[in-house]
Amino acid sequence: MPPSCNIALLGQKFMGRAHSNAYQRASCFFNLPLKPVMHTIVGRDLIALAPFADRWGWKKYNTSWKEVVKESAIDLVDISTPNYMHAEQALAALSAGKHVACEKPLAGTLKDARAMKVAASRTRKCKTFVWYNYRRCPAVALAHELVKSGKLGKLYHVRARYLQSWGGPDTPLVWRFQKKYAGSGAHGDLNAHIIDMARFITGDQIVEVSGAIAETFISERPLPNAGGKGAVGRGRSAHKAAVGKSDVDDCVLFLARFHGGAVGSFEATRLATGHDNDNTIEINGEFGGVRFAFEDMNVLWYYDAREDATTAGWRRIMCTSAGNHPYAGAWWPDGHVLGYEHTFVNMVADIMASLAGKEPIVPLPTFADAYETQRVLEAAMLAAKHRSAVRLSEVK
Ligand code: SOE
Repeated sequence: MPPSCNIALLGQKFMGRAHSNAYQRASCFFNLPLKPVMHTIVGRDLIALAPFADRWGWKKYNTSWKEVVKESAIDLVDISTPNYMHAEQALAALSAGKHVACEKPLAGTLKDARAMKVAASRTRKCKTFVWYNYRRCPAVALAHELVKSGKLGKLYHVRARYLQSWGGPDTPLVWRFQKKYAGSGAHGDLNAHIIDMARFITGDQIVEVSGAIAETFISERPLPNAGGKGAVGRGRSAHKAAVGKSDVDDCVLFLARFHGGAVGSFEATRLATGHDNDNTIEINGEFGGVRFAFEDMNVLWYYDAREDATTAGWRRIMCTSAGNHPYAGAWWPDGHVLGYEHTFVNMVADIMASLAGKEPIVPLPTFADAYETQRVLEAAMLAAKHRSAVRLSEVK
């Protein structure tokens, strides 16, 4: 029986469920050097906490994260709370000598992210991780390996977009639409993912951002619990729900230059009508290209420019083959595909490996690594604000 890793999870909403599921499943599918123990779930809503703990198998529950992060029994603090809480919670956990796994983006602001990076750099005992889960799609991990092995040669283009459509005018003013809680809108939520993916797959860094546009199409939203979706009817007699100001972007687009010479385009939006969770990236190099679309997450498209022209073409690789594709051996036979939740289970397996001093299957973003993504987020917002190019050397 491997030693235990006692976990305290802060947050019980969407990521609270995704992470709880991952902690439950990981040791069923991977031979882990540490056994994740679901020790304490922390949330603000005491009424919802007891049933959540019971449903997901948490031993204890508590509404005070400050109390829990200091408990000697806790080994790993998992932060899945709104962005504005990340820094305070991570600093408290690190000063209590805990390892920390924080949801993306690292923080809502560069200032908070910097404080987290600095605090992490000052401890040799505690490890830090950031839940950039899309790295753990086997197809994305394979793309990383193909580029790293030189299969694409010199890279020319990175073309990434993350299109959602849940941010329409009926969507209530939840925390993600308020700068004081989120820091930014679709930008920090979705561009964060594709910036991390681009950096991970290319193994390169962005050195300049330009041509950035940040747009807020919907500046007023119904207040939560004020009738919410559909509260503002179409008829004259419809009750007009109370509204509040949304002060974050609904979309951010920008261009980028990479250190190695490649150029890139990035687009994140919550108003791409018709797209649900359309996270795609394509990379073109001198010897070929790779293309990934999360909504078909088990497939990597690969083009080998050195193949005989009579047979050359985009090859559809089903990344489910044990021994050939990352993580595939832990799951099902070839062709039995994985889903969104498996990326989090794969991440728990890698975190347990790292905490046990072993190599994860796929590199894990630390706070320092995730800070580099946060710098790009900041550079893009500055470029949009000043309608000019911003070099990353100007954003510390
Ligand atoms: C936004 O709705 C969101 O939940 C992101 O915050 C997640 O990181 C992404 O994986 C799915 O969409």
